[in-house]
Amino acid sequence: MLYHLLYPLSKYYSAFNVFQYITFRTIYAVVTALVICFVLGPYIIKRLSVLQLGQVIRRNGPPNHKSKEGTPTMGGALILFSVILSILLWTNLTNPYVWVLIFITVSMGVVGFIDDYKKIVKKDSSGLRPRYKFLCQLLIAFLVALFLYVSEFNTIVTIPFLKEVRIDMGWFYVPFAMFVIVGASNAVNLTDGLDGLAVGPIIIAGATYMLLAYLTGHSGIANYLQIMYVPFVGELTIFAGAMVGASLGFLWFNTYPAQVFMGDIGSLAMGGALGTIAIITKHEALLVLIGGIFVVEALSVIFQVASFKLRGKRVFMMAPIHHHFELKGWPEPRIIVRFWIIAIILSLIAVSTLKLR
Ligand code: 57M
Repeated sequence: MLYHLLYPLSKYYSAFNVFQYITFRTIYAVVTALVICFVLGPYIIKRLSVLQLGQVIRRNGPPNHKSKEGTPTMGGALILFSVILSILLWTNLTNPYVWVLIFITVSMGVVGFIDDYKKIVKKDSSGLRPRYKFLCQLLIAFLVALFLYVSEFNTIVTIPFLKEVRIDMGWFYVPFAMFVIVGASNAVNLTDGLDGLAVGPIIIAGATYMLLAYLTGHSGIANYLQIMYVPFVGELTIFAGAMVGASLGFLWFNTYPAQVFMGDIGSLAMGGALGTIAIITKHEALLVLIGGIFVVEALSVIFQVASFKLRGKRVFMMAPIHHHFELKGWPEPRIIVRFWIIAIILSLIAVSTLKLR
């Protein structure tokens, strides 16, 4: 809105020219989302506690989680509100990609909200049945993928390190994009099991995609780096920036020992948004590295379940893998910070692939 209201004034005062710059608007989108979280955070946490939207801790979990009983959850609502408000203020709202991102964030958030609501308010421990939850996610991802496909979105996928390999997926890009979006949404959800464990890597991945969106949307730089140029995608730099700002603001309250958890409303929405940014910036394959922590967490569950079914034996003491380290006796902050460090290293490697080709 500020872009639409203030940039036209540059005809009268040249100072307003600054509103055309993506870099300027990204910085203020980060700051706006962060400030909204700081200001509203204490109020929202108090409201969630009063409404008794506290977490019920599973009995079969690692023992140190018992002390977390009653910690308010659904704090993801704060992330979503901050992101959306910041986006409405700072992006060019005529850009269709911005609306795709708003759609995925809000609709995945609604699915997460229904799940949280059933678990916490209705005290139905199974929440939204996994089958229905998955179907809703698939449908949302299908709408996004179909929209991109019919708008003649580039269906070529490039592979990190291999400049020459360009695979045109054609219509198969639709199921591929759905896999990336739904996979990212669920992988972030699985990771969200220790204080700050999911939101830290969300910040790191968000910041990395902030850079990639800027590079991909700038024809000169994209040409120089020999990466795919995607017109209008630069505006997603601002979206990724708002995600980073809101997640940093949320981490303020979610850091160990957490005052609030994000709930599925936050994890499904942020995961879905990350997957969609990866698709639209045409750096889909790099998500495996940039979201490496989420991938490892999801794989640990797949291996654990497969091994138990096929061999009757577990690979890890408990999956997802963060529970394994907890049961080995690692203190919670050590697991969290080490996972963040790995996420930073993986993101740096991902960025280096722009040159190592
Ligand atoms: C949700 N939810 C957390 C919080 C958060 C297939 C199977 C692997 C599924 C998996 C599962 O259900 N995962 C998805 C994980 C829960 O956090 C809530 O959920 C939201 C995210 N969706 O925002 O509202 C608990 O995590 C802890 N927590 C923190 N700090 C945070 O900032 O400490 C969360 C956020 C919270 C809190 O204790 O209550 C969760 O873990 O339940 N299932 C599992 O993860 C279970 N694993 C399992 O059964 N493994 C098996 C098989 C199936 C692979 C095995 O290894 O043999 C374990 N989860 C728990 N206890 N809690 C089992 C034991």
